[in-house]
Amino acid sequence: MRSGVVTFKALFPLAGGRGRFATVKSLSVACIVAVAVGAASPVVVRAQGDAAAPPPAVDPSWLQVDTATKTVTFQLVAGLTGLNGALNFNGFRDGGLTLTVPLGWTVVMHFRNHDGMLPHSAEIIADSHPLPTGPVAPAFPRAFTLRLEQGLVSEQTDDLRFIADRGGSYLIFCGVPGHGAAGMWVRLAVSGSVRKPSVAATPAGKP
Ligand SMILES: [Cu+2]
Repeated sequence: MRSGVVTFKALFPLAGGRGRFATVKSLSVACIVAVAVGAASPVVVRAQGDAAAPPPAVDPSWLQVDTATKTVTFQLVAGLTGLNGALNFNGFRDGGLTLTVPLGWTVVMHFRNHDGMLPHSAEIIADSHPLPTGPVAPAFPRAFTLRLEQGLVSEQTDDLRFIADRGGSYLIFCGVPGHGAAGMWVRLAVSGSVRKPSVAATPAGKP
């Protein structure tokens, strides 16, 4: 259900009961409505002939696992698509993607800024609300890219490397002021109960 959200147009009866409908194309509104309505009844319909972008997909090649050294390598791409004005990681925004790693593993993230317009950065931070408006202390030593506040320009790269030695829920967050709060973050889960790393769209109900 969640996968089709970005292509929805939601239909709303206008006040006054005149039987007319307004088409709402605003992505954020459509998302909120789709999630809210989806829990109760499947009122939201897929619009016909809408050439909106397809829902984001998870590419298994983003993840490389070395069980011998307990190292997971993840390709973290800022602005992979145009979603959210390119304020996304790997085409996902607002926590829509979750990277799960076993407790105690070494995490390497190859960060690349694919956005041709804006600088971006990345850091691992505590799962906090409200979201920070700029850089904050990372949750693990060295779990941040260079130029965290200014960002790295188009096609620049940097690696994060840290040991995931504390379990819990974290955010992979762009530290350029305003970006993270505007949706440029996904999730990192460090779990003592999984044996292998994985990456997947975040299950519905945990935005
Ligand atoms: Cu950014």
